[in-house]
Order: sequence, then structure tokens, then C-alpha cells
Amino acid sequence: TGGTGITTDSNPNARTIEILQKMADYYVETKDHWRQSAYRKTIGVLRKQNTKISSYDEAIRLPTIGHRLALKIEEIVLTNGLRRLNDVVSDPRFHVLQTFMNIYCVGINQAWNWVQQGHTSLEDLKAHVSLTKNQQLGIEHYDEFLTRIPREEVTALGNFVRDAAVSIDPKVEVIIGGSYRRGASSSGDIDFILTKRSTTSSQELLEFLTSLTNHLTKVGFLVAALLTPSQTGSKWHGCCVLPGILKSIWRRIDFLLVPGSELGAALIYFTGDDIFNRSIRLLASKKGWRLNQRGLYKDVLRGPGRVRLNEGSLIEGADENKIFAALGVPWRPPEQRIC
Ligand code: DCP
Ligand code: MG
Ligand code: MN
Repeated sequence: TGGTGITTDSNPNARTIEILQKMADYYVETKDHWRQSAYRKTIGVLRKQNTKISSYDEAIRLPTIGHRLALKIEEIVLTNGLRRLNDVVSDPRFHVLQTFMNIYCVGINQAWNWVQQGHTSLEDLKAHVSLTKNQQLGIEHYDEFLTRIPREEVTALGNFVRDAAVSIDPKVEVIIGGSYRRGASSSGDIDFILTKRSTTSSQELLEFLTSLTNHLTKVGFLVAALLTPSQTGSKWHGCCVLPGILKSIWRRIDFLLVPGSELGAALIYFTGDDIFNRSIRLLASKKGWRLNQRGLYKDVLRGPGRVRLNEGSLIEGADENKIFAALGVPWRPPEQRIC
């Protein structure tokens, strides 16, 4: 598909791989590195097979596949499922883990620590653990942050921000990226790129961002700040509502400051999806180049363990089309950047 190194799964073992992958995901979540790696290796081996592996005997003959996994492969093919996966999914700790991981600003490590300390609910956390301000906010607005934002609302919120931005600096451009730019009918949050053609550093946009967030806060659009450029350089994360609407849901909103010289690379990064980004970056690195949210670079020197030794020299940053062209990848409209 399009030469980006993304392949569709027409493997004869696709169903087996799918179920083993769910088990691997579970072991990632429970930090069982040993099982995680056994499942990953097995999946890797199955991917390389041109025929369907249906029995214990066929599976056990393959490299790295041991007794237990061979049994599981046979069970999957015979029953189109796996009892162990059902057990795992009905393990209450797994659900608690997922509940905790759905709190804004809580990662797997934090969530798993809480599970292991025996906490089983959000109420538990509120009563018994010390939470950061953002985690508290994440719990207070737990259901709201998990509520998808309909596309029309993203458009309306976008127009509100655009009007405010243009009134502060008419040369600033406001682009909605993320899942919205990919054409999604609903989004988890709203991702804005704020850019100005003439700029070469996001520093030049900091003053504008401060005016914008101050203004949007004053008019009741921004209702919380979660992360500001003083922590990150070019990112502002927070929450917003459309003013004047009764009982409006708090929405997650992200601003990314992008100098004009980096707009193309930033567009690719902030449009995603994340899997597409990983695959197009991998493609660049296979050419000995490097793609990040600032640009496409060549002459990247790497030492032992592929450790990068220099920045490389810039091929293109400003133009999204030119980055695709330089990589030799046919242009992919944002709607098709879903993996
Ligand atoms: N991104 C990435 N890698 C990540 C997270 C994000 O490359 N680990 C990039 C690709 C995403 C973009 O940033 O498309 C915006 O991130 P979001 O988390 O907002 O994801 P989406 O907008 O794609 O989806 P959602 O509708 O859930 O917000
Ligand atoms: Mg998003
Ligand atoms: Mn986002």
C-alpha cells in the first residue's frame, strides 16, 4: 500500500496472530516481560509463514515456539478462540488497570502501581493516594474526557479559536490536525497547529500564544490549563468549552506552536495517526535519513546500537508534499493515513 512499508494482513495465520497479539497486549499491560517477549517472537515467526499453522506438531517445529505456545496455536485454530484470553479479560485487575489508565496524565506504570497497592476504584484513589493536580482534574472529568467530540463541535470550537487568533494577529494560521484532519466523524480531543509563515522558531510565537490563551480564558472558552510551554517549549494542553452553552462538556484541547519553516513536518506529525507516523519515520531511517516533527534530515551519522551522532542536514521542513516526494512516497491525503 503506497510503498510506505505498511502491509495489510493477508497472512494465512492472521486470526491466530490477532489473538496472540491480544495476549501480548495483556502482558504488556501487566508488565510480564518474559511472556510478552515469547508472544512477540511467536507472532514474528507466524508472520513469516506462507501456510496456515494448524496443529501442535506444525507449530512446535518452528523456531522459538515452545510447548505451551504450540498448544495455544492449536487451540486457536480448533476453537477460533483462546480460553486463557477469556480468563485474562475477565480478571478484575485488568479492568481496574484500564480504568486507571484512562485517567488523563496516568500511564501504565502509575496505573499498575496503584493496582498492585490494591486500589480498585477512582474513589479509592481520591481517598488514599496522593494525586497530582492534573490527575485530580482527570478524575473529576473522567467521563467527559472519554466522551468523543462530534465533528461539528470540533469545527465550532475551531472557528472560535480561529476568530480569536486572527483578531490578535491576522498573520497567524490556525489548522486543526489530529483525527479531525484525517476526516474522523468524532475526535478524542482537538489538536491545533498555530503557525505563521514568516517564522523560523516556535519561540517567535510564544507571545502570541500567551495573548491567545489569556483571551480565551477571559471569555470562558479555556477552563483549565494542564501543560504550558514553560514545561515543553511549544505545547499547550488544557480544557475548553463553547461559551454560552448550558451544561457543556469539558473538552481536551492541544495547541502546538509551529514555525513556518517546520510546518510540513509538523503537519505530518500532528495529523498522524501515531502508527502511520511510526511507519513513515521507519521508512526515513531505512534510507539513513531522519523524520521528526521539525523536518526530514539526511546525512545522519549513527554509531553502535544506531545511536544518533548528529542532527543531520535538513532536506525539507516547510512543505508536507515535498517531504513525501523526497521520501519517494506517493502523496497520501490525511484521510488515508490510518493504519
Ligand atoms: N502522535 C504521535 N504519537 C503519539 C501521540 C500522538 O505521533 N504517541 C501524533 C499523531 C496524532 C497526533 O499526534 O494523530 C495527535 O495526537 P492525539 O493523541 O490527539 O491523537 P488523534 O488526534 O490522532 O486521535 P484522537 O481523536 O483520539 O485525539
Ligand atoms: Mg487528537
Ligand atoms: Mn491531542
